[in-house]
Amino acid sequence: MQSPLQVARYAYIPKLPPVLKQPIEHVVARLGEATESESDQAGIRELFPHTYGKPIAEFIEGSNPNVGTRRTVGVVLSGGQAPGGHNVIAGLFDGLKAANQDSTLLGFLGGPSGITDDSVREITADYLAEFRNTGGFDVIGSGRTKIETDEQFEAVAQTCKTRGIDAIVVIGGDDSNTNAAVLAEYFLARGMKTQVIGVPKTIDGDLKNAYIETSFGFDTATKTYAELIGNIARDANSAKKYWHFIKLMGRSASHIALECALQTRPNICLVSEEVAERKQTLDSIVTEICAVVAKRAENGENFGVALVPEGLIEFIPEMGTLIAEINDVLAAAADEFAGLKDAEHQIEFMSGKLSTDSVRVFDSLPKGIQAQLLMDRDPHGNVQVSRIETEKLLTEMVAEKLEEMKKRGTFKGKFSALNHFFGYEGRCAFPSNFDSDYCYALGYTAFVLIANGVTGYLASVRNLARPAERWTAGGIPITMMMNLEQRHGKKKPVIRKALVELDAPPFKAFAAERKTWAVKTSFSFPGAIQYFGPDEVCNQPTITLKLEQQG
Ligand code: FBP
Repeated sequence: MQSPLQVARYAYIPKLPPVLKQPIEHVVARLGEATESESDQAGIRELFPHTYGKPIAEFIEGSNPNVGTRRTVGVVLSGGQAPGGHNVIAGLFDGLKAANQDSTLLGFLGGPSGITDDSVREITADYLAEFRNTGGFDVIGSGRTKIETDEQFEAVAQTCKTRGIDAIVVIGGDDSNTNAAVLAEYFLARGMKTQVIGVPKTIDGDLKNAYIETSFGFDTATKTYAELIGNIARDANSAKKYWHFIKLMGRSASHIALECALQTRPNICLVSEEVAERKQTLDSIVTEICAVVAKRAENGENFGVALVPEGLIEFIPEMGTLIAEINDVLAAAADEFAGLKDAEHQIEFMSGKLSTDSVRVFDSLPKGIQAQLLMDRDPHGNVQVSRIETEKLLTEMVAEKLEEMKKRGTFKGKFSALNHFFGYEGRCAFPSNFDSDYCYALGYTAFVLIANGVTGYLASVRNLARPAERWTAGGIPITMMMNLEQRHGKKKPVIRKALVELDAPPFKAFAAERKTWAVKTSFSFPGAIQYFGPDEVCNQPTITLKLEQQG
């Protein structure tokens, strides 16, 4: 059954930047100067001899004689869901069909493995109609398979040859778009015509730079979490008896937690990047939280809201070292570890392999957290932070310390904590108007880049803090965003992840207020995302984006 909102959203017509509103044959890519990578220029140039140094493409009015070529384009959704993915595909489809009705869009099913396994479905107008302006990735599904072995690359090439694929659009985050650049280079090196264009996706908001102002999905996900946090804050302020510890997604960077803090003004918001910068220990974080709880208790307020970014655990230096050591042991002794009977034996095995410092840290953790740290890594070798109950760890440690403080007479209040984790709730929400428009524009841009013959580019729509009538569009060579990083003992080219910058306007705006928010209840209640109504309630970008664009 289709919900009333779903039906109403089918009728929504996403806004396009002015340059994309004209007939598609009149949009051309103006190419600028040659570019360089973020850093490690010589190394990246050597790895990408065919695609390195390409110019930035900016769309302008002109005449593109090649636009109407009949094409077969493949599209893949890669990694975690993010609101707006369906609109990227809608924008791509509409651009492709506007150029030539006989062109075909093929969707690879279940993520990148759909390309290697040649698992596809044709995306038709009828099929797509039910997905426009809706959340989710269920139109073709997604997956986290990483294309890295020679066999996988050969399988991709085979699929493209068999199906006569002219271009692949990769909708993904930093790792997937790094993969897109590698694929573009691979095709050119083999004299293949298949172009590769990336689209910046991730609710985490950490795929951004001077040219990619935000990744899609961040807007809707943070607004969804902020609504829930606001509701919880109001509940806390009504009942005045619970401290709510809320873990928020964001595998590495704390952009989500920070944006939600700016929207809701909680009493505490931890920012992993600051914890790393200050080289804080778990104990010092707990001590600081206890100080806030105690201060509020003195004012008779035995309640509050604390936001915890899910990536926190890896940013606490001692925990980061521990996780790195565990990763090494798991990689080196994979079979032996897999053969162990249960979590108890795994914990014992691990304790025997760690350095003295890390054993001390590991042994100090509750059994549940120890077991969670040993769970399977994702295909990129990352610990799955969404499955580690950091919020629970913190509330347990805070409760313990407050008990000690009570005995010493330095805490006289009550501490009753509830834990929450918001992540999956926001990844498939109906995209906000911002994400509906932005994603549609990104998909349309991806097609215009294809029609202009470039490869190894990321679609870029800019000026996003302004209304869509002021947006611009074009493409950025992916190699420009790369640097070399140590991964599994080897230097690898990767798109640099954008972490929260402590000297940038969003963090500074938060830091300027947090002491007040800690002690004086100052909650703000954003309410649910609005799709219909005045501009100031339904067409605003995130506070992060506004502050960054002002700065
Ligand atoms: P992407 O970077 O692939 O967009 O995914 C981000 C994310 O939502 C993280 O916030 C979270 O840690 C992770 O995915 C969860 O992964 P999974 O969906 O595999 O449980």
